Amino acid sequence: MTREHASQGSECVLIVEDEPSLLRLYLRVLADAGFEVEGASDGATAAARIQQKTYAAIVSDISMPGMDGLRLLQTVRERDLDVPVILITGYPAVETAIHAVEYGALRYLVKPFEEDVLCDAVGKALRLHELARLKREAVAIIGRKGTQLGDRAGLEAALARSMQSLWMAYQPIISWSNKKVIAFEALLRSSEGAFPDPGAMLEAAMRLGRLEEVGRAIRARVALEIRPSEAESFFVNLHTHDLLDETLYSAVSPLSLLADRVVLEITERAALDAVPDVARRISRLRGMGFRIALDDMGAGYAGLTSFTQLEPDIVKFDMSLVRGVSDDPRKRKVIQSMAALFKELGVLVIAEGVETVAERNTLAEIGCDLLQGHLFARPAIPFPKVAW
Ligand code: G
Ligand code: MN
Repeated sequence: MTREHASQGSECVLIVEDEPSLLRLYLRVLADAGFEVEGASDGATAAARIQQKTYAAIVSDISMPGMDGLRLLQTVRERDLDVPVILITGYPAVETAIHAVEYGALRYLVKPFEEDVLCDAVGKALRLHELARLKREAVAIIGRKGTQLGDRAGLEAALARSMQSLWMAYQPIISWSNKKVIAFEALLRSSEGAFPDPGAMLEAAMRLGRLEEVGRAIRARVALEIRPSEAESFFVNLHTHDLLDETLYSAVSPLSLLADRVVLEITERAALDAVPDVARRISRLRGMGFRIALDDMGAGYAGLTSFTQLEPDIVKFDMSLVRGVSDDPRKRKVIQSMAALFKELGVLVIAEGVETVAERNTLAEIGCDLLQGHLFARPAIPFPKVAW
């Protein structure tokens, strides 16, 4: 863990292990690697410690007499939603692994493991903890908007009309340093004025139980419009509900055939709780060649749940965080720190909603090279050109 990313809170890692020789080993390995560590020899002791002190990460054995690792994890979560917990076990029963992830464990290490594996896992956990803190800060800066539900009457007819005239607009995503369009985001549009915006159309579809139909129409449409002769990628927004649609995972669906050119965006505005086996579904999509982006970062609730569930290849900063970054030192600092952490985690970042030259210049200065927004081009069809 590099010092420049040191968390403002505690940096201490709590190690919980009932086998004394292993506890000593873990403490030594982590201390040698430069981590600040404390040990506890059972779950109850650890639970008492976390009442008194905030830890930056917790590493715990699962099978221990008395309070085991999973119960400890539950106790920790009652108090602290952010602290990353790494569980260790000698018995990798599938059921325990599922429980561990459901309860919000970051990782699951199976004994015996190399010293490096432990150090890497703890290093990553500390970065995620810092990211969680920055995200709370980001959400506090931009505040949150409530969603509005429209009137039920006429929804059915309005949705039918919108489906009839559905089309996709494309907005370039650019690399500012290379002055190059690297991708297009496909955005839902409808020529029918029934809904004020695409979000309202999707909300209506959700209320009517017809989201699946809309999602399939969008994906089929994009697949038709991807230009075979060009190299750019296409970013396609998924509704969390789309993750439940089996046709998404079908190798012969139109978009699947182009998967290596497609990035699926999943918003962090909606919780993924309603999707069972999220991690397995995402890994199926990755296996098919799709890449995954976490959309609207900063606009959702605080916390890192969607990030850890999706392990995205790309994170998109929401425009509410980007807006005015040039004049707001808090936004600037939080974006800069998040961009640096994501870089260390091997995650690409894209800043959305760039509208002014000042925003663009600030973003470039603080390590955000991939940009999208009206400054470069509005969403349109045919594919808009960028005036550099
Ligand atoms: O949630 P998501 O990021 O997919 O939504 C993107 C929406 O933001 C699109 O509807 C798009 O038209 C809009 N948009 C794209 N660029 C800009 C911008 O620079 N400013 C504003 N205000 N809106 C933008
Ligand atoms: Mn998007």
